[in-house]
Amino acid sequence: MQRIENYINGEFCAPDSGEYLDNVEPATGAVYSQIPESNDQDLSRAVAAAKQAFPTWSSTSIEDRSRLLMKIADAVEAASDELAKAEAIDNGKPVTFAKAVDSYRASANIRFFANACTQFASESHGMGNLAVNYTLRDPIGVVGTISPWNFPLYLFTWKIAPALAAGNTVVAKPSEVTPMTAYLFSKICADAGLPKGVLNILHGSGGNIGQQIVEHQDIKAISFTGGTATGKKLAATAAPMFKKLSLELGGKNPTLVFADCDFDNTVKEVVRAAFSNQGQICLCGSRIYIERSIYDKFKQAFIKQVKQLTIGDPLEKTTQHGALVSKPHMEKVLSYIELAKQEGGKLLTGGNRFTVSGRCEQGFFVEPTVFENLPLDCRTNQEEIFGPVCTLQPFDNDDEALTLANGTDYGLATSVWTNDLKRAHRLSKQLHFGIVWINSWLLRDLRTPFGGVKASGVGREGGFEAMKFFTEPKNVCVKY
Ligand code: TXE
Repeated sequence: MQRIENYINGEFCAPDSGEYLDNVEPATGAVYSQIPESNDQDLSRAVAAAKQAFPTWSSTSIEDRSRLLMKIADAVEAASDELAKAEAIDNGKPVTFAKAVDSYRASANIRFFANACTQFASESHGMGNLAVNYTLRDPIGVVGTISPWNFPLYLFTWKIAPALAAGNTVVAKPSEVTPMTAYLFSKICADAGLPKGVLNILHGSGGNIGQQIVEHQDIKAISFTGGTATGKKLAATAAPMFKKLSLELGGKNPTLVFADCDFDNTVKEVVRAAFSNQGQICLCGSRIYIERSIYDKFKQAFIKQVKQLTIGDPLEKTTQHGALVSKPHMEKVLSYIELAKQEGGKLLTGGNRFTVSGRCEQGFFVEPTVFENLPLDCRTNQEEIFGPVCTLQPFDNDDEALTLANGTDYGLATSVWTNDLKRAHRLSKQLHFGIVWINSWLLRDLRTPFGGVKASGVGREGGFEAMKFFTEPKNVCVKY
């Protein structure tokens, strides 16, 4: 059985405890590898290595840092087939999706920040004839990144690339549920000649090594993506230690469909927004509000397309809908389906665990599921399910659509489907979310600020927002 190793000070090593966790392939339900359960000794060695590497790495010229990150990005791109397959096995997502989205974005993230650091400049503020201020933006030191299982390498690189590009050294923890591509990535970094100690990767469970990373005195900033409940815990630990904290948390995102939308394209895209990655994307649109005059027509067309999604072995090229990431997560999603029924929801399609015959017979598959007749204030419409479950509901006018859209504790992303330009701009202003898509979904420009409001998190990632997070600004005021 393959054993994943930690990556500390440029070396691959077993955990100090000698303990391992089982790693399950979600499409088959079988254990296929093991990952280290790291402890405080592993963490001490990783932090010491990162501290030792910091002075040299932070003073390495931007050009050299950029060149090395480009080399890693190229190597990730060259390995994109292998990484996509590993992601499909580890996570359950269709391999074609992993190639187009996960592998592509992992190299794009690194390449983007390799470029961004060469363009990141300091500001200056003149005070007439009196003085000039300029802002120094220095790397913070040793920073921690903690990432989730839904886009394992994609979100891992989304954090470590800006952290490294800005001159920090990193202790990174991938999700214990999907550790494989971070492990493959550590080999790529070693082969590319990343100096030892600059990036250290510790595997293990969140409540154990994750919590210890957050508590460590010498780790000065934490960038986290994960569930809102975990984010709360992290903030409670990090706030009294005055750590810099970036929290990308959950969502319960509304999709607003108006009668004047481009009907066929909207149906197709709203299906994609609800069910991509089996609904396990913090940006998925799981509350779909449709203007009443087209409600029945839209519902029929939507259900027809949902029923056509091909559920199957993630490794088959024709599969569009793979397995959920784990058995506990599948059970959570199925329990929400039962809850939706108890709350009076009318099941329009799906609603069951799905059996894929052959090697995936024991896999964690759930049918794409659609409900209607559920009010805004029920738990199904208020809590993040993070699976292939969505609800449909009609609305009568813009104000009602807005009230419904803004009516949860979350505020990550929303999409609006309309050809009325004034309405699109007006709603964009009034929608209380970090991201508003008009006639699109998941169309990403890596320069734009990414993140949410309310229970969806604190801070922004992406572009110079990320470079700012991973640097400490210092104002220097020079009197003439
Ligand atoms: O996430 P966790 P889970 C949501 C989604 C999902 C729910 C729970 O609703 O059903 O969260 O998923 C690490 N200190 N999202 O439990 O626990 C953990 O090891 C430090 C939304 O899998 O938040 C992993 O690396 N770290 C989300 C990371 O946190 C801790 C993506 C995320 O895991 C820790 C994933 C602790 N005390 C789930 N406890 C999104 N925003 O995209 C756990 N971790």
